Amino acid sequence: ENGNDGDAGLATKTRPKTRKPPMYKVMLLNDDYTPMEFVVHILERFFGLNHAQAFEIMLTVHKKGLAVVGVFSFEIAETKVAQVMDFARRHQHPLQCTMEKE
Ligand code: TYC
Repeated sequence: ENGNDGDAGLATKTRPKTRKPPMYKVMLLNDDYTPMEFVVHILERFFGLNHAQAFEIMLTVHKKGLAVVGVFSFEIAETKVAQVMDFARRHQHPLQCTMEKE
């Protein structure tokens, strides 16, 4: 039973399958001013990375211009972006963090 025409001629329209919610990539962007140690600290603090992982991702951003730091549900991704942007602003660094649907 797929929801279509199950009961006494009444056709109903339903989706054949349930859909999983979209996931969102959270990305860090390079700039010329934010100190490398500050970026490493952010990655440890807000993304739960160990120091080696954080340093590696920071270097990828530095060299390539940006990197995906994690993939999350919409609400978690939004929170991560807000936490990073707020922390950077409070420390007066121009670091940018964005999210994009996968
Ligand atoms: N490019 C910065 C520097 O040379 C370091 C940096 C890395 C800045 C990653 C932002 O997302 C970033 N100090």
